[in-house]
Amino acid sequence: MERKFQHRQPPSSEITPQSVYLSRREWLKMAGLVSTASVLAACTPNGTLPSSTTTSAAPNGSLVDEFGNPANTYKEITHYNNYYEFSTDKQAVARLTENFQASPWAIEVGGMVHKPKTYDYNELLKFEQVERIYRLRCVEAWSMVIPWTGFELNKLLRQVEPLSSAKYVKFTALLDPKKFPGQRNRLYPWPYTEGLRLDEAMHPLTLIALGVYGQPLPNQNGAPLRLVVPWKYGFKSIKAIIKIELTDIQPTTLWSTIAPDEYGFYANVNPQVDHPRWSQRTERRIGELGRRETLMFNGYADEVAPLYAGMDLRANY
Ligand SMILES: Nc1nc2c(c(=O)[nH]1)N[C@H]1C(S)=C(S)[C@@H](COP(=O)(O)O)O[C@H]1N2
Ligand SMILES: [Mo]
Repeated sequence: MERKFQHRQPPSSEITPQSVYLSRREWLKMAGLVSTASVLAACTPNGTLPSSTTTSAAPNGSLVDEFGNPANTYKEITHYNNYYEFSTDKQAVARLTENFQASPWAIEVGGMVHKPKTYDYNELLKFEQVERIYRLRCVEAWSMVIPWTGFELNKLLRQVEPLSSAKYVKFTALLDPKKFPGQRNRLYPWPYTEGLRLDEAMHPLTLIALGVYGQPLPNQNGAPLRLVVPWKYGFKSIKAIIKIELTDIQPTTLWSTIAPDEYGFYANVNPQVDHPRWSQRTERRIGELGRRETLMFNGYADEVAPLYAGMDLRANY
């Protein structure tokens, strides 16, 4: 279950410049990810990190997912982004986010819980930090492999003690047209909202990401914190979250409000259920020529298929 970073030998051109390495190491330390030996312990005989270590060596191209697919480069991950609060142009997001201020930041966790609490960003670093390489499959049929750092959402939810009647989790992103030029576009029902069933939110694969490639989350990827649900289409993984609420009704979401027949609540990656305007059978991995077959639940079926036992995944798209 635990997807530790796996390591393959990086070409020398990909070795992290010392300056990046130091600041990264500093941040990892803050996040509790560096114990003394971990950075140098990356290479083991079978290429897998020992479970006691959690870091990797290089900032791009040196990591693989559990199928042996290389992670996308830091450059790719930070220069091809869906972030409608800034722009609908994926290649424009990086530049537009340059001056975004992601600190200070707090996240309010409440609703149907026994112990509602507002967490300052720094308190989130106290949850056990993990590193996971996940595939991100966008509903628009492109994909990437991204090394995240963060913590399992279930750790946070347990701490606030959901009521037994809570069934769903609603996520709300920041509303601030001064910071987000895209929010001046009134065609979208801002703020960006998303939702999960409580059991999906509690699943150990579901992360709150605080970083990419061991560095604090870049602005364009949702700084300072965002959801990552690797078996669902990318739009479920909401960026720049300020509020998490437990509820007993299925939350409305930005995308299902705009186009309910195109963006369902479940949005599980499923090659057999086409989007009304295009096939979901294949995908373009950013950085590759040609196309790949899309995998059921984005390749995480062993872990998550039981969540949907007996459900009609065509009706609940
Ligand atoms: N707040 C917010 N979160 C968002 C989006 C957005 O526009 N706003 N886009 C979503 C979509 S469609 C995708 S594919 C992923 C892209 O994440 P990435 O840029 O880190 O690859 O973010 C998701 N989270
Ligand atoms: Mo997406």
